[in-house]
Amino acid sequence: MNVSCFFADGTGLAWASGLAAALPEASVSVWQEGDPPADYAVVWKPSQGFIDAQTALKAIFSAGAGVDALASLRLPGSVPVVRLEDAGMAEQMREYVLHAVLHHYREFDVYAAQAADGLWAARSPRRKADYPAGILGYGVLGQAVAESLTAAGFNVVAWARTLHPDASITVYSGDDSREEFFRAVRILVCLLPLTPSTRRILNAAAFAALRPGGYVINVARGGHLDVDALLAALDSGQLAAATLDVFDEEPIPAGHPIWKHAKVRLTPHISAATLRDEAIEQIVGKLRALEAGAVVTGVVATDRGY
Ligand code: OXD
Repeated sequence: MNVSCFFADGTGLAWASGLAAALPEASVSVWQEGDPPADYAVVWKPSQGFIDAQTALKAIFSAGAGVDALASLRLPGSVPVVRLEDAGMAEQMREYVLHAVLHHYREFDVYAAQAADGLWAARSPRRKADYPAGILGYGVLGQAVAESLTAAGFNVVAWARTLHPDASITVYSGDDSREEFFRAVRILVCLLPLTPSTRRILNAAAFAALRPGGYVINVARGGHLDVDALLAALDSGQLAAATLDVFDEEPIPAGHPIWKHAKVRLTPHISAATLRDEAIEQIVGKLRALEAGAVVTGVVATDRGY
């Protein structure tokens, strides 16, 4: 069995040696032009040239939770694309969002500014009832974050494309209920896959519908957010603050106003990194299951894009 790796970020060698150690029955290599077609591909942002050279694939494993980077490629229609599910990302995402929510809710920014001015002044405590949180997206990561925020005492609801009748929180579903969902929340966390129907879902209408003084956390993709609408809503006071981990262009171009905006906290796409060892363990488990003719989870539905 041949496994070919293509990692646009230059980490292919590390992935190939980790996969080779975990999968001694396979021949694993970093793809080079002219290589024979492989049985399985393990990729992060592969090129069209790589995909076109793979004429014998049984499956493509994408080493991330989001598969939007594959959407612009011509993929062989009958080959399953399998994405990572959790693989160590859920814990990181819980930490990131819980920290971001508590930091804002407990006004640590305000206290840091006061301390910088040598000011000792307690503010009146906030009430969690005034800070209902809403998660856009109720997949593996959305559910993990909802659980953490609930455990921390927040009232949490979610919005998803499909129905989640067994969820322990209210999950609004479908486009018709989206505005109702926005109206119910003040803290908005985006954890959606990026597809044509979720592009710029964080827009002026959404910000206007949130409870006044809304707080937006985007840990999904830059394409979900209309940055100009966000900056306008922050400047008008409609939104109180934003924490952003993902951007249309990464790194953010020098001089972009978002870098220095007083109400924006930003991080360089680190909310939930792919952990190579955990990812390899998951990929190898699924690859062996596929070889044995079993069904695996995390297969991307090409019609919906995630
Ligand atoms: C992912 C990411 O999709 O790192 O896993 O953003």
